[in-house]
Amino acid sequence: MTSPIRTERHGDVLVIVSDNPPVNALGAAVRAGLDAGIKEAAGDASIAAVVIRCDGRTFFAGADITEFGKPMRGPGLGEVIDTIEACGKPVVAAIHGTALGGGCEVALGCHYRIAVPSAKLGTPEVKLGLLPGAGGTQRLPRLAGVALALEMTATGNPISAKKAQEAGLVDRLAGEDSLEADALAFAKEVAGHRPIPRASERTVAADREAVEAFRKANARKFRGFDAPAANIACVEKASSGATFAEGIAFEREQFTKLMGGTQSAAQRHLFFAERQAAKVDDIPEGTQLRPIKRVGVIGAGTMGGGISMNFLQAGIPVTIVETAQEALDRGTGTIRKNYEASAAKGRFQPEQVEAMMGALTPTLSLDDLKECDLIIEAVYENMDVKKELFTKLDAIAKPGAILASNTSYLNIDEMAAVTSRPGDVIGTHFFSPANVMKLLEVVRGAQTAPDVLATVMALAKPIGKVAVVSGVCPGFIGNRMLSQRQQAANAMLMQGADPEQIDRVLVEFGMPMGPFQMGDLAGVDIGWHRDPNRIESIRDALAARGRWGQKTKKGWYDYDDKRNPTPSPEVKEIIEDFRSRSNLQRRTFTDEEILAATLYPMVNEGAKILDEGMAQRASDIDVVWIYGYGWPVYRGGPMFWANTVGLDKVVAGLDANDVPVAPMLRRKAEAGEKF
Ligand code: TC6
Repeated sequence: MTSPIRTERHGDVLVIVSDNPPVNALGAAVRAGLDAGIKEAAGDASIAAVVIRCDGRTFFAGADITEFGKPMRGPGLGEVIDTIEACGKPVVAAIHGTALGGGCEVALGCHYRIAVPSAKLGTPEVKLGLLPGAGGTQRLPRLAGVALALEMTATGNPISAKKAQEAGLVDRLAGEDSLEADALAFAKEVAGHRPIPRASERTVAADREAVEAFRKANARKFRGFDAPAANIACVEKASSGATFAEGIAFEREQFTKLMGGTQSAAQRHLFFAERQAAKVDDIPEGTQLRPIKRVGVIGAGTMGGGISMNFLQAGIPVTIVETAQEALDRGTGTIRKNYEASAAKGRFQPEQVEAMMGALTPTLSLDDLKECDLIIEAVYENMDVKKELFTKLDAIAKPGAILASNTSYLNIDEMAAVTSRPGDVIGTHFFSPANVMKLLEVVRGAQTAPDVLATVMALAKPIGKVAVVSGVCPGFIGNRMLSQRQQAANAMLMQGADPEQIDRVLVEFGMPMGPFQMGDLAGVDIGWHRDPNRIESIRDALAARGRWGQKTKKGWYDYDDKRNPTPSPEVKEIIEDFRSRSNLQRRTFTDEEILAATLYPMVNEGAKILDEGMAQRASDIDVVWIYGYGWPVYRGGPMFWANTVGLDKVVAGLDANDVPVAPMLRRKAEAGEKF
């Protein structure tokens, strides 16, 4: 096998070039090649300096994640970086694209760094439940200071080349198109400089206050995660007066612990799951996509407005339709207000806000959608209303336009059937708030054309979404599983658990909120029949008393002006009333029982969804729950989590609660398999 690393001689400079597409990950062959390249330079008296650069779209984007959890082959990355740093001839890293993780660490091990202005440097390991374990936690604070090292390692967010230069991480900016030549010139310039600057030889001033302040400021964001604390501890160690070698030993210990833990396995699972989800098994790569130059959105309510924002931000003009001027003005006003709030936080420049608003065309006429390449309806969830709309769209839309519904549970095929072009119809289920939540559930109808599906899947990336394909079934993947959890929560309420207890257990598990808090946020009145004389459930009783959730300041909880919830005596009374009229045995529930009762039925439903082919793969279900509902990333999604619990235990829990077990789940449990 040919090595992905080659060396080129340019006078007295040896250029070590990596060509390991797609992202120059630092796999075994790359590490061995780098090691050999440095040794070649060290052993050749005619070489005075070295440049390390990469072909293709990026400098090394990190260790090769596919190698994690497998036995190490060849030299470890830490060793290779130590070899680079120890080289007696100046080594320059020439950076373009993204120097991430191990790639950033390679750059830190080099003696000098030159980068194109568009380059980014970052240590995103924390997002994989890890830390920069090849010396990064010790070199970064030595070069950039404690504050930036904390920020970069514990949040994982990359910084621009310019910021890196200001912080002392990058020595020089190259021309955007002249990195090779500029790096070479830089190497020649520093070839004779002595002493050679080595990050490991620098000291870092202690800054206990910065560390404590950072810990405190981010406590909420890092709740439940192991890796941020480990990253912080390593940076703290670097600034504690410990020697470089002591720091490295500490880093190694922390890294090994994280690598062997479930959280990192879950986060690495998500990394690949997210990328896998974009692939549709029976649609060939390279399928010709339909151009999407203008999008139409019907409905300027919360969903329609949020959906529009995604496209405007991606530079795609939007025509937004409402039935009344007042609603249209309110909708566009909300979009503007949201953008201005983001601009005030520095996310957009004021002129960007104006450009996005300028690309929004509000109208009261559906006819104005005739130029749109994709039309998404986000109107009231009623099949008759949707069918009427699709009939009209069929008459208005240009040939080849994609007609999409944002329905969260209705049958796409029924909508497609009223059109003369069912192949052009698809579901695009956005999650609220639609401009924030990353999930896009793409519902493939029985007749959805392959290129329509491929187009919508490809569109997800530019609008910042992760798309997952679902088949047509009530509630699709996400809400179908959610309803199992809600039913289980309602049943426990009747038997003696409080809403506060159930919500607390799920929040402690890592969900952003529990089922009853979620009900209050979404609206207790949603889907309510609005007949105060028909009280069939606790929820009906709440809705009939105007307890519609946060919007009426009372729902399952009472709310103060700042939306802080407190348990409600009225709700307790209503629940008690229902309990006393049922013949269910009253009991108490442990937290563990609540988790099993609410989450195992979700896993069970997930197995049915898989078995029916409604989801392509178990990892797609995990992506839906992480990006659509805030399932804790460090638990890897419901199906991954079930694997960690043990499918036999899940089945036993379902059996104990008399929940009919999905055949696929039982089969897998009996065979000792995983999802
Ligand atoms: C680390 O470095 C630890 C160090 C300590 C050591 C002791 N490895 O995202 P894309 C694949 S941890 C293997 O679609 P983009 C990816 O799966 C690592 N494979 O492209 C996909 O494959 P597919 C720290 C990788 O242009 C293909 O490349 N680094 C790796 O939207 C294209 O990826 C990171 O966490 C990898 N490291 O974004 C960075 N990276 O086509 C992770 C990518 O078969 N990577 N692949 O599906 C990224 O953030 C992005 O890939 C990107 C490019 C920004 C580099």
